[in-house]
Formats: sequence, C-alpha cells, structure tokens
Amino acid sequence: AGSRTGPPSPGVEHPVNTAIHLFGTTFQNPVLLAAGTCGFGQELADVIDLEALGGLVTKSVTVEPRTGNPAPRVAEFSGGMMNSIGLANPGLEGTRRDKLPWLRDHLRRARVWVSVAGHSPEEFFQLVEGLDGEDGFLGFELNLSCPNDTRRDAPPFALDPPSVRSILSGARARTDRPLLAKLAPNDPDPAATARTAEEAGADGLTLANTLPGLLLDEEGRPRLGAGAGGVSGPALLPGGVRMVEQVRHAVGLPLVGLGGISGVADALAYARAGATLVGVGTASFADPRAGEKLAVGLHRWGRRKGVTAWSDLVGPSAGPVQKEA
Ligand code: RRO
Repeated sequence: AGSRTGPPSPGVEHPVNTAIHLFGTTFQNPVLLAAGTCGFGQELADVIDLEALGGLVTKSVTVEPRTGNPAPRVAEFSGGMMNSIGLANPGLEGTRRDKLPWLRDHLRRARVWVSVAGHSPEEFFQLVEGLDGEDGFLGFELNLSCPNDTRRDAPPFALDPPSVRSILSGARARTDRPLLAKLAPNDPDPAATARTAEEAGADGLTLANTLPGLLLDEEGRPRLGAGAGGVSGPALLPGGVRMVEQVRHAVGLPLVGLGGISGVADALAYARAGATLVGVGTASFADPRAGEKLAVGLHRWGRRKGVTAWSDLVGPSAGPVQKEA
C-alpha cells in the first residue's frame, strides 16, 4: 500500500460521483433510510454513521402524540415481515421540541425528510404549517398511504385521487420546501395517481409504502396485536420496481424507490426502472448498517464498472453500463 510506483488506485484516479443534485440541494449518495425504520435518526446515531447516507426519512409525525397499536407490532414470515405500529410518534409539538433540534445540530451531509401523516387534509396542513418554520430538515414526505391507521376507517388517501389532489395542493400552498408524496403499492392505477400528485404540486414521489396483509397463526389468530398490517421486505421488490417503471413514464418527477432493497442489485433494479433515490427499510432491522453498506457498495460497484455518475444509471433508458464487463 502507498507505493508510488504501483498501479494507480482506480478509486483515486476514477472517482465515482454518487452525488445527486435534486430538490435544490445535493444528496451525497442515493441511499435514504425509509420512514418508520430509523426513528428520528437520533435513536440510531450510536449504531450507524448517519452522515454516510444520502439521507433519512423520519417516523411519520401526527398532530397529537400517539402511543401506537397493541403488541406484537411486528412479525416475520418467509418473505419478509409485517408491521402494525399504528403511527407511534411524539406528535407535532414533541417533534419540534425534542427531535428537530437534534437533527439540526448533528447532521450536515445527510438530508432529512420529515414524514407527516394526518387523518384529514386539514391535519396535513397543520403539520406542514407547524413544522415549516423549524430548522433541521429539507422537506416533507406526505404519508398518504399508511395501512395501519385504525382511526381512519377508509382506504388510505393515496387511493383516493381527490384526497391526493387536496392534500398536495394545500401543502404546496403552505411551504416552499420540497414535497414528496408517498403512494400505496396496491394502487390499481399508479400512473394516474402520480399525475394527480404532480399536477397538485408534488416535487417527487416515494414508491411505495407497505402492502396490506394479514398473518394468522395455526389457531387462526392474527399474529399482530392490531390484526392486519403492512408487508415489507424482499417480497415487495418486484412490485416496487414495476410501480417505479409504470410511474416513470407518466410523470417527470424524481422518484424515490423502495420496497425490498437490501443489496446493490436491488438498488440498481430500482434505479434502472427510474428511481433517482432509493430507500432501505426492513433490511435495517436485520442489519442496522444496511443503508451505510449499500452506499459503500454502490460506490464500489460504480468504480468497478467504470460508471462516472449515479445519475447515468437512472432509467428508463439503459445507462452506459448495459453488460457485464
Ligand atoms: O405506523 C405504522 O404502523 C406504519 C405506517 Br405510519 C406506515 O406508513 N406504514 C407502515 O407500514 N406502518
């Protein structure tokens, strides 16, 4: 190591630019930690290097604090896991007081999205208005697709185009920060929903949330305390990639792709389909450093393949690297 006469290190001679310029800022790499899987960052700061990430999305914040659904809140199965956390979070005031100051003081390079979830369009507006003036984050991810909201006895807003329109346009009128809309994976017409969100003022789309499901034990009892829940993990990968691919052709917005990503190949599938940023969620439960490792892995992969910029890989047209070298 360090020989001046040896071959040049490709990493030094041919750096890969994983940086992405988007939403008026720079993401140092495309890897985000998905909402609900990293708390507000602080909870994981002793375990992972948050500053090695492109960014993170906070747990969804509601107007009032919530303790969440009865235990057990998570259950594993062969294709991944299920959760019904039930929006446990410190609420608008608690987030302002206890969470955003930490993010403001500790993160310089990683970009933060605050996820917000309301039971009505008005609650979304209250959250955006109440958080907009604070420091410590880049923009909002509007969670229109939580499958576990027992207070709303209705399909998620993401499956109701008029709700998508009113939440997006109302939020748009209340903030200049970038707005992501998080859609549902069981949307029968994701292209149409995406167009609605785009027209109403979304800056990007997150595709997608967990898929509604139910696990029963041998006696027929639900394995989650709340009954049904949301499926996540490897089982979501093909559906997620397909949704990105469908939406990519319908809108011009940048997409955050997630669902079943753990390794480099998974992230590349989303990128090739059209996702500019990617999210890691369930994989972090098995290995809290999964996101960090993915960022490093993408960098190494690009270097090995001679890719100069991550943005060259983002579909729909195949980028410069189509075949194995
Ligand atoms: O808190 C939850 O149970 C939860 C939410 Br808000 C969500 O958006 N997606 C999910 O799988 N769980």
